[in-house]
Amino acid sequence: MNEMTVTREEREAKLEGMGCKRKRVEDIRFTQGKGNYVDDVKLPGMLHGDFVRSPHPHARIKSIDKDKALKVPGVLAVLTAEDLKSVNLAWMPTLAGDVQMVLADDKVLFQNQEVAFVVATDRYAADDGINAVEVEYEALPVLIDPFHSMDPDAPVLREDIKDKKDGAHGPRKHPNHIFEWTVGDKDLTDAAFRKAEVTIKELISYHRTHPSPLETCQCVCSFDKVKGELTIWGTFQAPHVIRTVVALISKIPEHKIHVISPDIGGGFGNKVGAYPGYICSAVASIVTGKPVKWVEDRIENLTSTSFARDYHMTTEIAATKEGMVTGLRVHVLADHGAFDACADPSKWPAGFFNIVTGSYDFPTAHLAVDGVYTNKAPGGVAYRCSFRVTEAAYCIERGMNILAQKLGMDPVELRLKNFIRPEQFPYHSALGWEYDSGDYHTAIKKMMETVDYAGLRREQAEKRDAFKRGETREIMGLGVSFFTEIVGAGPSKNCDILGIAMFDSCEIRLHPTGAGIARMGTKSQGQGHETTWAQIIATELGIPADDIMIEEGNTDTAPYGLGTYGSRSTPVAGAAIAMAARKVKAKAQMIAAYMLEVHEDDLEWDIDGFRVKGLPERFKSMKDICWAAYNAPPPGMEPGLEAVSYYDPPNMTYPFGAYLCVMDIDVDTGVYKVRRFYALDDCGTRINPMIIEGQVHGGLTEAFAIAMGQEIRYDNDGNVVTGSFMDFFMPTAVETPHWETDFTVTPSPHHPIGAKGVGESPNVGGVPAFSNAVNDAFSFLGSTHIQMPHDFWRNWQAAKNLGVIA
Ligand code: MCN
Ligand code: CUM
Repeated sequence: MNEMTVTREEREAKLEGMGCKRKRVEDIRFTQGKGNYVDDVKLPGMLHGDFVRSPHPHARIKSIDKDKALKVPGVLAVLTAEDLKSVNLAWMPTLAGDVQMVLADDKVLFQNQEVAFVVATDRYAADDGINAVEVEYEALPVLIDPFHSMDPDAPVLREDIKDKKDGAHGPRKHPNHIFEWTVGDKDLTDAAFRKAEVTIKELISYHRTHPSPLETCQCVCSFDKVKGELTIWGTFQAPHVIRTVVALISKIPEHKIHVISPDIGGGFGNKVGAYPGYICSAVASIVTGKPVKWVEDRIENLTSTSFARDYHMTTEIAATKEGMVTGLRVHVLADHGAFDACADPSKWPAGFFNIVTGSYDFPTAHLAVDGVYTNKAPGGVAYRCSFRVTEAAYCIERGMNILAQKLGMDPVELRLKNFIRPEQFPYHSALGWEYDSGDYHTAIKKMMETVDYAGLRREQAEKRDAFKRGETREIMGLGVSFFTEIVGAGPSKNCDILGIAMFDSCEIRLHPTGAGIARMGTKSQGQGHETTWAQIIATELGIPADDIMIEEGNTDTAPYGLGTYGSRSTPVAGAAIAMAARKVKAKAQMIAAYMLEVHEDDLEWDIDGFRVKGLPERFKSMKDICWAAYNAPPPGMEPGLEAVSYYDPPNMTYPFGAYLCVMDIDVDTGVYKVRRFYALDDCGTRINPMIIEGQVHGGLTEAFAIAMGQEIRYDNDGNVVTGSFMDFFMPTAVETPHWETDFTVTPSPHHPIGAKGVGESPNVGGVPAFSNAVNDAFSFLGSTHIQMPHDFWRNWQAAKNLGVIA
């Protein structure tokens, strides 16, 4: 580099480090159709598997006849639970401490449950094969409504554990009861309610929905009989965890299992758990000695893989007449479906739902969660959920609005009164968390000023008067939401998956010419890690981001990590990257000192290299140092320039944000229009503002979908009635509103670069903003709470119930 002609700004810009709107490097291959997804993996002799699935939601299996299927040309094998029993794999452990059938054993427990696995030479033959398998069912009574799960005469769903007295978290109250989880001080909270001047109580339900990534769940399993090695290509958000679990279940040594997550077409939490398809493909490959591919179709994905939400939250807030909150009491009925396959850290059966006190200074709170079985698909933790933070934010943000309505107070004013104040951080919440940093007042005030909140309220008041005078049939709603999230699981002292501590990792290796590679335990599904991780290294090490290759998703080469979900990558792996870079930098400094013939303490870092303090012309760039590290290291120092960091965070990070939705609803048709949506996010230090904006756009679009129509709905007979994109609302560019994004920056004090996660924030804050807008619109007509999703029909129904239309 010519020091004379290149300015500091130019050197800085060349790095494309943190804060730069660097273009996504992965998009070069994605936009040209050059991505490499699981279904692109085609191996010689590869077979295809497909499932026979149950049409019944609850039935005894009388018999399974494979004979006709085995005669279909191309069909090689039909696996049933009986076959899997010989290898002890008819059932598999779930991440929540439950067990789950791989293939239906004696009975089926939800519609579309896996009953048999047909293996054939191609996908079409497999499909013909499944149609030829004859299964005789005897229908059993169906349990769909979780509020009836623990009725004395409710059908017992899980006969395998009907006599089990204790669940993973204490005694069970009923054969259909999974766990009860309580947090907080019950006596103090009950006392607060006895003394309260004002209370509210409302059943706030967050309906069942589904992340439905565009690429469904899939895998290719290839067992090499000679080497005794199993290679699995799969759509896994956490490849190392899959490797360890496979090793534990199969007894194949862990070093002989190769798990590869190639490019992934969206995960959204749907690809965290283990599904029967993975086990059946692996067994089929071991049995046949051929690679076996399993690829779900859309209906299978929507009806059998991890759903989201299905939380029914009875919410009570105690307050003074002036609107100071004095207590929060929440009871959750959690519908987990047929098996408890929630992908939560082991100690957290309701995830981090105990963030339900939100952004408010509740002196006391009490939470109880009851998990129950129903005849529905298993899952529950998925879909930009931050481990149930979406449900918690919805609960408290609806609750605060209901309280504001009862007090006759503006919802923003009520929030301002009760916010945790900046000087209270680090803040200890009544339900046990330590919030690292926040400045809520600044964020909400910026929101109010930017949107002219007062002006919008005046307009709303005028419209309401006009409505009452009969001059318009349109009502206007302002949906305020202020969320605090908790992301970055997590400190290993309280977060593990099946005993595996939730740290994360990064290994950085710089090459002699000043380029390098970094490998991570995380796995992008679209979040742009290849772009952003290199930016952290660019700033930390002064090497242009373009010269750093990022590799994720291969368990043979990546250091052990816990994967990407719960917006944990930036809080945990992002920190590991900075820490690994700092180890590299420490060695680089020793090398530079030797090269410049000074003591290392006499050096200072300057953008892309070290210079001697007070002698600016005495400088060694990182590029020069890399060469020297290999070719002329200081005497006694081993050559090379690389480091690995395993980072176990001291705390989680607590991003927050202020959102506002402005909506107009025509009461006669229920048709709504989102006039404006403003989203202010604070995720601490921002690595790539453009990627953050993309994350927020995506998350808001999903929030819009969920709040305004998307639902996995079952009829009373247990049939899924929203099992395809014909019925499951999937917004396109046509329906999606315009998003206005904004930010404040309150760094995390414990994270090496001050960054907090952001991937799930827009869903956490977005859903309550939409729902509060609808509820705010209807509130002056006497309504307190209308359940989501707020599609046209339900809006029309709400207007009808309120007597506004005949
Ligand atoms: N980022 C940043 N500055 C910050 C925080 C984050 O620039 N202060 C960048 C990160 O570098 C990263 C992206 O934003 O490129 C998301 O980072 P983070 O918030 O740490 O979240 P994760 O990478 O752990 O991604 C998980 C999160 C989850 S849990 C779901 S669900 C979800 C989401 O990401 N799934 C997605 N966003 C998704 N986006 C796409 N395209 N596809 C998915 O499946
Ligand atoms: Cu909970 S959806 Mo994300 O954590 O993969």
